[in-house]
Amino acid sequence: MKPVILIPTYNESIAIVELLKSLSDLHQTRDFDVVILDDNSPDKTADIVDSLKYSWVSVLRRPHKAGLGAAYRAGFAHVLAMHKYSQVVTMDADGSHRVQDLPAMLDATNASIAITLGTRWIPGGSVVNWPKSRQLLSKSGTRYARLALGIPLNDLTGGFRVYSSALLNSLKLTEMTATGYCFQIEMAMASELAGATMVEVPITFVERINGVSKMSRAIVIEALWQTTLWGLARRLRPNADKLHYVK
Ligand SMILES: Nc1nc2c(ncn2[C@@H]2O[C@H](COP(=O)(O)OP(=O)(O)OP(=O)(O)O)[C@@H](O)[C@H]2O)c(=O)[nH]1
Ligand SMILES: [Mg+2]
Repeated sequence: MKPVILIPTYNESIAIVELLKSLSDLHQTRDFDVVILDDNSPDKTADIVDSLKYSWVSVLRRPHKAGLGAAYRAGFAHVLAMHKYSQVVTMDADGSHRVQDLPAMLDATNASIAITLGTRWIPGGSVVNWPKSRQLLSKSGTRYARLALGIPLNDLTGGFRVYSSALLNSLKLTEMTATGYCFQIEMAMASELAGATMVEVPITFVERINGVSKMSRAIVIEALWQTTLWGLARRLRPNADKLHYVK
């Protein structure tokens, strides 16, 4: 049993080559696989990854751009069906999540039902080259989700995480619907409902250098709207969401 790292990509042909190079350095000392979740990127990200011929990297090719949440759900189903991974890592392709923070995250807990969250907004965590406006958006998003959902975590929208396979297997992943950032919030909420051990590890988040952000106003609005609905539902029917998310 070893970890597998899921990396969603849409037009990340330059950044993904850099990231896989850094991961190959780590691969000298730790065993893991990587699965790229590519939504038929017009810039041929998938073909470029295949051409690198890393034996421990594969590409799950999806027909069209369907959002981060959908890519991750397909990726989770794909790797869990193989029954050979102990942990499932989620990581952005754009260099914002540093490979050097990964070992501490993988080693953070031995609990069988567990989620480890790479967290920017705790002591030791930081962001590099993010404008104040973007920092404010991220911090306010987490604060709002924390308040609305009552989840005691400090970075609910971040995408650098380690899930134990046992946790993912205990969740009804097909019941999840969120597309953008709120997929991360939904996964944190479901993990808490499943009684997961939740560990936060400080990370340094670096603004992307290559490629173009896929963040949009629609993604922010979806997160705000969904979080408000989930918060209301939790107050009105406190046990319903556990039944909804946990097997
Ligand atoms: N497969 C797939 N990947 C996506 C999709 N949208 C975003 N991604 C990937 O998800 C990761 C995060 O997306 P980003 O555009 O970097 O969004 P972000 O990190 O929230 O925002 P920035 O700070 O602006 O970079 C990147 O690796 C993207 O390529 C999508 O619809 N499908
Ligand atoms: Mg990014």
